[in-house]
Amino acid sequence: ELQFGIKEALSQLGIKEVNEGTSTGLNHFSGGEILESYSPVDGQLIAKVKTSTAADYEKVMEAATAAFKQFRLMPAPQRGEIVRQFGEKLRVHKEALGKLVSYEMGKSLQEGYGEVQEMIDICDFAVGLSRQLHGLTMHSERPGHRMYEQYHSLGVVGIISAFNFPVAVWAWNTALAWICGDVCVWKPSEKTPICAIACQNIISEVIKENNLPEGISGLINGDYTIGELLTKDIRVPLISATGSTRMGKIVAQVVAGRLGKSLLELGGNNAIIVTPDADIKMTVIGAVFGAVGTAGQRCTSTRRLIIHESIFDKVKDAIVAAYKQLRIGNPLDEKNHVGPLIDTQAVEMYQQALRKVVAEGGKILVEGGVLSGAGYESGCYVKPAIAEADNSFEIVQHETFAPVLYLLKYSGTVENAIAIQNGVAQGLSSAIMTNNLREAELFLSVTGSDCGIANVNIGTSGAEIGGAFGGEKETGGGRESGSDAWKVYMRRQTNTINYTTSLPLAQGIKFDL
Ligand code: UN1
Repeated sequence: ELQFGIKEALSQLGIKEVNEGTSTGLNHFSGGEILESYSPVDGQLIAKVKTSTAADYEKVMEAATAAFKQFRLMPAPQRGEIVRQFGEKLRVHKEALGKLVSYEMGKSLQEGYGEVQEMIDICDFAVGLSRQLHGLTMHSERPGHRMYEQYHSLGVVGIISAFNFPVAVWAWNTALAWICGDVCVWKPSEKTPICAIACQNIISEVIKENNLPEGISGLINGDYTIGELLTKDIRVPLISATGSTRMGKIVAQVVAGRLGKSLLELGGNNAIIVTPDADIKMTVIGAVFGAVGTAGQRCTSTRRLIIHESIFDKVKDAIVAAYKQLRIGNPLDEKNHVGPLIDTQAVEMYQQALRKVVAEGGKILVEGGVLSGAGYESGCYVKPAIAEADNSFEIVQHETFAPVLYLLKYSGTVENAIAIQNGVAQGLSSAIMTNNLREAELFLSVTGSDCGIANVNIGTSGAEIGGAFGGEKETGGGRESGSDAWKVYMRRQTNTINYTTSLPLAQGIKFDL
């Protein structure tokens, strides 16, 4: 029997014992193997999902391409109205869906609700945007000519998402894609398939209520082999993929091989620089939430603290003391700060990282370890750990998706700290804690942080949806969510119109017949 009100949440979200991979829940045709989803919270079976076969994939894609032909004709503000209704439904289901996210993925209930709030926020953003898909107009160099650009719907958008944000990343993509007139096919992580079914059930209701074609939202379940069908498919002009750098490199090559577009949001190795002018209290809150929130499984999680030698011991002591306050346990119990890792494989990676940092000469400041006994039966609960290390260590250069924080020392000016911060292959999120205007501005300047996100007196994680989200270097270069990220979901067209009776050529070229 499932505890903590999960049974009620599942029934509210239309989750059955065995769920079918579908196009929008209107069509049931999946014939694949059964995928079982176990909660890392208590090891219980949540529900089962039928994975998609190649034949199922074909049906989903046919439904999607047919839906696109119709959906692109709907005026953008009317598509915005569909997304508005989706946001309303998410408000109704925020508690149930947030709880399911917490239970299937393991993040704290607060963060589960926060994730659903991100979905609601991006819907609101997209509704407004649906009246602002602007192109520019330009002055033509030729008399009697008008020149402008417009954005047209692109087609089927393939979305590949990771377990750590099992619902929000899908919504960042779909909310924008839908107002742009695109349709979506989603390949969620096989570690969080029930969250995906729940999302699909919610959007299916909206689609049904508005008599829209079901192919607007497709869902395919399974491992990377089903994802591969999507990345290779020439009917999919854009693949938006979130996950490891390893996965991203494969996706990027496959999609580039057919000259498709890809939007990649891959690994991070995010650091906070702590200068002598930092507010230590703020630094501790930002660093600890950044390092242990979502049990260190955000792509924006704080992995490295780069601390000036003059305040190193002071900051270290404050952080170590804060770690002593952390309560690890059932994430649905709001007095706990840290929930479990996603699975025992992740626990193994965490243990390997700790062994490796010691082997490379690091010093453990807060001991890690796997918890066992009452409340920890799933075997996925670990203690957040801290090690003093060097940026050159192989393990520090690597993104370990677990609560392991490395403290690195710098001396001299902030330029040295910036060099350490930039001295990794990844480029997602970064932060500086300082009250010194010169240091802050230098950090944000062209010679400062090389990341897609650079914050001052804020940690590395917990970005708002209004900004473009993504990073440089091995993070993949894509931008999702706010600002003008919508443009990648549309195709741009430049139009020049001649309203005279002669045909002058550009660049003054003469061509008389
Ligand atoms: C991710 O971990 O893939 O900035 C996304 C954050 C969240 C999104 C993280 N808004 O931490």
